[in-house]
Parts: sequence; C-alpha cells; structure tokens
Amino acid sequence: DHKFWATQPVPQLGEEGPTDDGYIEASKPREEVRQDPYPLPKDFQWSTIDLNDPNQLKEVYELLSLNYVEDHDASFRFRYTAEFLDWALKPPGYHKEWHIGVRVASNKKLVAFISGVPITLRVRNKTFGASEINYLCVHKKLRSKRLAPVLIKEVTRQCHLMGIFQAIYTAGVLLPTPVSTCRYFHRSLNVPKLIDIKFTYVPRNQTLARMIRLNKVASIPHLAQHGLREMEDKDIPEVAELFGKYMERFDMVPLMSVDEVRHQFLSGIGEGERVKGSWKGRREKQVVWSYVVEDPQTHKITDFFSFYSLPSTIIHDPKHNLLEAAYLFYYATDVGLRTAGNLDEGEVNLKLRLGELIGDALIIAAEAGFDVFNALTLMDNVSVLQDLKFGGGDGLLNFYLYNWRTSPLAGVTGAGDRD
Ligand code: YNC
Ligand code: MG
Repeated sequence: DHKFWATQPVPQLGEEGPTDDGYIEASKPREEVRQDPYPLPKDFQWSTIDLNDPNQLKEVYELLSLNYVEDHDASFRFRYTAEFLDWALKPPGYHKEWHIGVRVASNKKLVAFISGVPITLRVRNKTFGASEINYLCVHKKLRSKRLAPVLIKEVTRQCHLMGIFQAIYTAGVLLPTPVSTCRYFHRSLNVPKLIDIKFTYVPRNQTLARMIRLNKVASIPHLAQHGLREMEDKDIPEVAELFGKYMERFDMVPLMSVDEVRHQFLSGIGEGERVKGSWKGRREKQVVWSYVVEDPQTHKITDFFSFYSLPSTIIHDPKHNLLEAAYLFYYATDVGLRTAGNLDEGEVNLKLRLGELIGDALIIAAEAGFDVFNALTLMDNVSVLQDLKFGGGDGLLNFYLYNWRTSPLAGVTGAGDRD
C-alpha cells in the first residue's frame, strides 16, 4: 500500500473510473495555503537553489549524476548535464521557489532536490496552468527514510503559493495512478559500442557485421535537398503555429507561447556558429537539436522536428564511461495532413512524411556522434518505429497528473517527457 500517495489528491489504484474531467481538490486562496515550510528531520535544512549561480547549478548536476535514475539492473544512470538542467529548469516564467534543495545543516552539502516548472496543459478539452515536476532525487545514503514525501509536499506548497493546483510528472515506477504508460524504443547507431557495453547483443542467428550493416544510416538527410535546415529565430512564429495545429491531434499536450517555443527549441543549443544552411555537426555543449523544412518554392515552414542529448553514465565498464543518447522531442508537419483527400489517405501520407522526418533525425544524430536514438510510444511515434528499425526496450515511463481526474489516455504526447 501507499502510505503517502493514499493521502494525496490523485486517483487511487483500482478506484472506479470517472466520470467527468476535473480537479479532485478545489484550489485555495493564497492566505489559506500553509505559510511555513514542512519540517525536515533534524540536521537538514531547506535551500532554494539559484540556478543562475554556476556553483549551485553544479551542485544539482553533481547530486543527480551520482544519485539519479538508473535502469533496472544498475548498468546505466542518467547524466543530465549542467547545460541541460539550465535549459529544462528555466523556461519562460519559471519560479526560483520551485527549485528546491535539501542540505545537511552542518556542512551545507546538497543531498536532495525536486523541481517544478510552469506549463500550460490541455487534457482532452480542458486547458489549465500546471507545474511539471521533475528531478526528484534523494542521495543514496538517505534512501527509504520518507524524505521523498516531504519534498513532494514542499514543492506542492510552493506551487499552491503561486496559485497552481495541478501538476504533471513522469516516473518509471508505478504509483497511483498513471494516466498513460509509454514504452521506450531504441534505435542503435553505434552498434560495436552498444554491444561492448551490453546495451544490446548479437542474437544467435546474427553476426556483428550483419548488425552493423543493418543499422547503417545514410550519410546525408533525405530532405537535405528539399529545404531541411537548422531552425533559426525567424522560424519561431511559424513553428509555434505548426506545433499548435499538430498537437490538436492528441489528448494531453502542452500549449506553448511563442516565447516558450523559442526556449524549448532554440535555447540550450550551445555555442558557436555552424555553416549557414548546413544540417551537420554539433556545437559545444549542445543540448537540443531543432530542424525545419522550408518549402523551396513557397518558403513556408512545412515541418519541424527536434531531439535532445541526454547521456547516461555506463556504471561498470572498463572502456566506456558515457552512453551518448539522443531522445526524440517534439515534431510537427502539415504535409501529411494537408494532402489528405480522405482520412485514410491522410494517415498514409502522414506516416510516410514522419518516416522521412524522423529518419533524417537519425542521420543527423548519427553524424553528430550519438550512440543510440531513443523514442517513446507517444504522439505518432508508433507508426514509424518499426520501419526505422527501433527495437522495444524494457523501460516504461508512466505519466501522472496531480489533482486532475480524467479517464486513461491512449495517444498522449511528450508533455513532461524529458526523462
Ligand atoms: C517517484 N519517482 O511510492 P508511498 S521521477 C513519486 N515519484 O510513497 P522515501 C515516489 N513518488 O508509496 P526514497 C517516487 N519514488 O509509501 C518513490 N516515491 O505512498 C514514493 N531515486 O519515500 C513511494 N527519481 O523517501 C513512497 O523513498 C515514498 O528514499 C517513499 O526516495 C524516492 O522526478 C526517490 O528515481 C525517488 O532519488 C527520491 O529513490 C529516490 O527511495 C531517488 O522513503 C533515484 O515516495 C532517482 C529517481 C525520481 C524520478 C520524478 C518525478 C517526481 C514526481 C513527484 C510527485 C509530484 C507530485 C506533484 C507535486 C506538485 C503538485 C502541485 C500543484
Ligand atoms: Mg528517504
């Protein structure tokens, strides 16, 4: 049983299904929100983290790189970079009060963290302001002491103080109660390394040489001759519109302002110029890769796609320290949709176009030196994963809503999927 989660405004496991979409607990005026922080065990203290201070950003980075999420047999551990955290935790309108640390009182060592960022969510036909909770982490030496519930209650209190009463979060673990569950799929790019580190293996009826050949991708993106290029500032309004339209297909989506689109796709792109118009390469410390297709005739942006870099520490390996993984992020197209003479034809065109776009993302990622390209079974991903030679992994990602009731969702989006 769930001693903590049983007390929270979330649907309980096995509870009879709803009914109407809406909150579980009513919002409160600010003065009725608890004004003082939740008590911590003695020897610990709360600490608002100022991520604009490079030293504090580094403290969060170091806590997570040693103590954050590992796979089921502790072979790999997410290694979010400082640049990644800086990007993910400071979107437009972020609140520093939602970057919450716990320190040892005596020596001020950071031993736990939780964060929230503001997001506008649409779930089915209802839209509301929420927080996206992520990076909950307790130092390995302090596990199983019920510190996590205190962190969750404190971030909830800080959200309430800002007038936010709903949240979205994801976790590999099963809690009350997922609104959707997605599976990770993996596309091998650097086969010899992935075999070396036991990320994948050569099946009995295969050879290494054949596996390498099967997974080889083209060296130039297919759309390179048809207007594919890196996204630029001038594309932001069109990408925002394309994104908004495309997301109408799904039942749980973030709504993004033009500023949010700029932040998600064009900040955290690292330093240094690339050759204009080129699709190639990797900047210093680049976190997010965003591309558009500009129609050569009309100069309209017809498609965009993005992925981000999230390496993992390879925990025990004599030769390799880091698994360089790219994760499919958001994309949108109006090509497939536009050409729909009828519904079925539209879906076929859409599937073909997404295959081209995500296929080109694989080529760009391979060229930039990524070992593997990961995607979840959300948005329209499932329609292209098999053709693009992704294989199902053993990881699942559960999506949760706090203080919001809705029946289970099939095709969700990547709302909150930076995991
Ligand atoms: C988890 N991931 O079930 P019950 S994902 C939520 N999310 O409570 P203790 C979790 N709850 O079952 P430990 C959780 N994992 O008794 C465990 N819990 O009701 C629950 N790992 O607490 C658990 N990061 O402190 C149980 O456990 C209670 O010492 C037990 O700490 C847990 O960021 C943890 O996986 C995860 O660092 C901190 O294991 C620790 O084990 C750790 O005794 C490695 O806690 C890193 C890791 C989690 C990544 C993530 C999303 C977090 C969402 C939190 C919920 C947000 C709710 C919305 C709040 C805002 C509301 C508004 C408005
Ligand atoms: Mg604990």
